[in-house]
Amino acid sequence: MSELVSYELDGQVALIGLNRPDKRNAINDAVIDALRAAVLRAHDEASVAVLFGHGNNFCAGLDLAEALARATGLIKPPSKRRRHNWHEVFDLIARGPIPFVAALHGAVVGGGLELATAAHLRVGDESAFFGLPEGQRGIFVGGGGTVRIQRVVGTTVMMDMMLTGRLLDANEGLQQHLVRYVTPPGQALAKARELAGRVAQNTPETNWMIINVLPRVQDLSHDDGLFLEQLNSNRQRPPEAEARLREFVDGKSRPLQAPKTGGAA
Ligand code: 1HE
Repeated sequence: MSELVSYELDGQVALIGLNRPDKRNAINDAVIDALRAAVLRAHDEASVAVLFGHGNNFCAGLDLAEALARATGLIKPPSKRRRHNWHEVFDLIARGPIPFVAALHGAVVGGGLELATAAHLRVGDESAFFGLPEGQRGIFVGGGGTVRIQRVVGTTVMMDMMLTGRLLDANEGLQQHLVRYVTPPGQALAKARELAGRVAQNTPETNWMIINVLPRVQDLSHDDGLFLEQLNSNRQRPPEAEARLREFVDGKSRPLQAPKTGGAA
């Protein structure tokens, strides 16, 4: 596995780390290739994956030096039109077979925020800040942000973030659903691993439906959404589901625990 992206398997959980801290984990084509390889490996051997950044930041977004080289013709454009490599890899994360949990700290900006929103659960520590500085750089989001970030924060907030370049701190990120959990500094990865362990206890089939059916239903009309829900919830139940249902009926399942604080933190 490339040095640009670290990979480790801890039980059922794959740990995937952006590993270019000297450039604040900015994403160039080589990082995308390494990320694709890590994500595909996690699809094969893990039940859940955790995405994080080495160093003091999650990710500073698009590699602006590479973008400049491309803009000035130093990097030749591809001879054929192909799917955008960020779209392809971020969709492998968002619509693949296993859930992803992102652990965020420091800069989560531009393409870094686009990557973070491809994950299904996001945890930030108090150092995390979120921004879309594309306006300042004379470019536009290109890693799926118009679709994913806009759905998470809504048009009003995304317009503000893009037009003004204003940075959101961890608490504002929490309010805007960019993260669901905020931890003290340095603890986002531990919390993400804890959550991933919990998610790994679900059946793979249910996890697949949660991450693949929910976002598609969001794109459908009321009627088509209910239809797709029925197609999925009325499927033949796998033996694992039957065993879990029986466990509950026989009074052997772990009881649900009411939250202590009522919050998600
Ligand atoms: C980079 C990049 C980068 C840092 N591309 N090299 N993204 C941005 O507009 C964010 C640009 N980065 C920053 O604003 C700051 O670097 C940070 C706030 C993230 C971190 O600040 P700091 O003080 O810790 O680091 P630094 O001194 O600014 O940068 C350290 C090195 O990383 C330096 O390189 P060096 O060789 O001079 O040491 C920087 O040049 C390098 N570096 N960020 C390339 N982004 C598909 S469309 C997506 C569109 C976008 O993502 S737009 C947002 C781009």
